[in-house]
Amino acid sequence: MAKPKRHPKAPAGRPLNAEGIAKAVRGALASQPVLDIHTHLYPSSFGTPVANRRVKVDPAGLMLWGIDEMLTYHYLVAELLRVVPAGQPSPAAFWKMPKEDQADLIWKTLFLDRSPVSEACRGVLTTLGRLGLKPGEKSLARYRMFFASRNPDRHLADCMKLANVETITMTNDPFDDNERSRWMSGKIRRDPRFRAVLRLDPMIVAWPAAAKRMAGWGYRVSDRPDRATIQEARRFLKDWLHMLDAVYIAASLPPAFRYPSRWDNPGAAAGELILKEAILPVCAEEHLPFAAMIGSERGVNPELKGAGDMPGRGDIRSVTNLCRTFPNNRFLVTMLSRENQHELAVAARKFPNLMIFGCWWFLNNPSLIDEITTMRVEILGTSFIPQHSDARILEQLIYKWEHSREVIGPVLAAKYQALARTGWPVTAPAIERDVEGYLRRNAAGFLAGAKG
Ligand code: HDL
Ligand code: ZN
Repeated sequence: MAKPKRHPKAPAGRPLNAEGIAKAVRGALASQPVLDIHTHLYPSSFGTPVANRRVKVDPAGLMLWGIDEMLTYHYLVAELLRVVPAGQPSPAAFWKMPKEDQADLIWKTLFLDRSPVSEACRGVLTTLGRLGLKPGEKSLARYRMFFASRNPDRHLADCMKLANVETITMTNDPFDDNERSRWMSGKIRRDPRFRAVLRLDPMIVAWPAAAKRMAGWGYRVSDRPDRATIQEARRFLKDWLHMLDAVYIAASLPPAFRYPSRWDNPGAAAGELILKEAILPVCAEEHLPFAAMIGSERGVNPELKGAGDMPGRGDIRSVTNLCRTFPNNRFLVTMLSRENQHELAVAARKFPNLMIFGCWWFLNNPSLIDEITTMRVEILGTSFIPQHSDARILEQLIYKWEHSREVIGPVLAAKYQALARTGWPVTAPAIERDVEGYLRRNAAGFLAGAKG
């Protein structure tokens, strides 16, 4: 009998038993370099405010790293301000404290005075351990000495290696004066490991204010998006897309975001027009995805500043309306509310131009990564992007990816073991092929315009 023709995609390899599957999944996840599709990280050419012996301190620098930045990450600030005795310090007093004093207070309050069991606290300890530091120090002195001795570029390479991340997408906001001035200076040295992303929240959620700023930069726009304003908004988008060489356009949108916008929200009508007539047409012309990050209620407690936002349930109909109305656009979507996840996964079954990604922000916790990833494999198979780090401080890459691999591994192993029980031969090369898709190819392919 002629040898059966091997399916081009069915890789060779002997069928694995349950234990072999778990081992192959762990190995594939550990060895597959990641394309991290959403972060707030920067290379050293954006300056660093972190004092060390190797580079000049840039107080407004955007490359954040080291123990003091890790401990004053806004997730930990919120956890601190819950447990300090009233007013000791008040949020306002806390923000006035020097960063090192803030970090000392957080270390004492959240790590020494009580067990650091929260995900954000545990993340700091995972990171310290992976950097070869003993996590149980009573003071930060030793940690500070370690980071002070590090060269930022060498440290960046080490953190990416420890996290096995090969590509980092940034969040680049032209409406942030500090970031805009750095790009306009022409002094940004491009780093091939970093991809730029044009982030445009104000253009959709606060068009009149955005228009005022853009007019100040020489774009002839008015707060009523008429024909001329739309043209100038497109010019602004193309100027920035080309300067950044951006791989997608992104916006974080509130739970109340609707497409088409609701009649009872007149301010939203302008943002809808900008999205429909400027942003999405430019994305289509430039063959770039639009990333809608939906469900963040900003400033629920303004006293907490960056720590004061929270999730709210978004509208899936608006996501499907966008995917159906703009079939030539590609949409990367992540939603912040746990309650949106099932409908979002089913929506992705309806629209090949919709790629869902990550367990975003308050969903980036083991229990929810487990629940959401299990559901997504059941509904979408291999055609989604399970995770992004959303890292703001360089070293967070290490723990956010380690903790995610720890959860995604058993989820995938259980699914492959269930598959094997049907008699389907599950092999190591097949697992490696799929994991390469989850951690790199689905994102890279969608950014380039191919199907996952
Ligand atoms: O809007 C966003 O991109 C969010 O990820 C916010 O930056 C949020 O504050 C955050 O840091 N999430 O981890
Ligand atoms: Zn983010």
